[in-house]
Amino acid sequence: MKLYGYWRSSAAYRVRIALNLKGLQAEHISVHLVKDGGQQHKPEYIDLNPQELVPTLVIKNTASESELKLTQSLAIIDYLEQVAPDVNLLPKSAASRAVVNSMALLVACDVHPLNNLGILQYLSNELEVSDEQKSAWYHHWIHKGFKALEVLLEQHSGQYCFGDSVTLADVCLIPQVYNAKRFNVPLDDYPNINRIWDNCNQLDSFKMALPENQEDAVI
Ligand SMILES: N[C@@H](CCC(=O)N[C@@H](CS)C(=O)NCC(=O)O)C(=O)O
Repeated sequence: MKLYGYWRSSAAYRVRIALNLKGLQAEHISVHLVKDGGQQHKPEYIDLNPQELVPTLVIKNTASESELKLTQSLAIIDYLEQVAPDVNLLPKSAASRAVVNSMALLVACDVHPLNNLGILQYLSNELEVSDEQKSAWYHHWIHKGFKALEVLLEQHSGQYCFGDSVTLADVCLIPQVYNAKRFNVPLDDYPNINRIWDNCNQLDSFKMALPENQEDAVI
């Protein structure tokens, strides 16, 4: 398996955590999202991912010599969930599974897309908003999402987002918190998120996936 990602990409970070939790190995290939105008926009990468985003997971079928190219981090994680079910990221019961998915999707669908690199670049380059306005935009969407997530965590969390087992909700939340810290969002009002951040980052699977622990990290 080859994972095309970037050390600072939250979506690639999700896949790295899931691979680690499931004990799966992948060759990590760096797609520099900024250098040369962004390697995600080069024709050779667009062949893998027409959305020009990371991550992409490429799985070689040696028998048929074909390649499966998977895009969208949650689709990739769903694939891993099916092929490596020994470690489950979703609970079995329909109700619990729906709650975990609600938390994961809150982050992955309603927070992350508003703050991803392409959107922030569009705000600066096309709409010509100031750095201050861009920062206000970023902070606004993080606070809106995290405020709502805190309510769900108050009801459902234990050591992690859903009780005391790591789930897809943690896999989505931790990269978003990392990103929020990077953009200096004050997180004091989110005690559950802070606790879960501390607990997850004590686990090897999360530590190994941290951006600064990637080969392409530039610190
Ligand atoms: N929904 C997608 C989001 C992917 C995404 O936004 N990736 C970002 C990095 S976290 C990216 O490649 N940005 C490059 C760009 O916007 O040009 C997923 O979950 O895979």
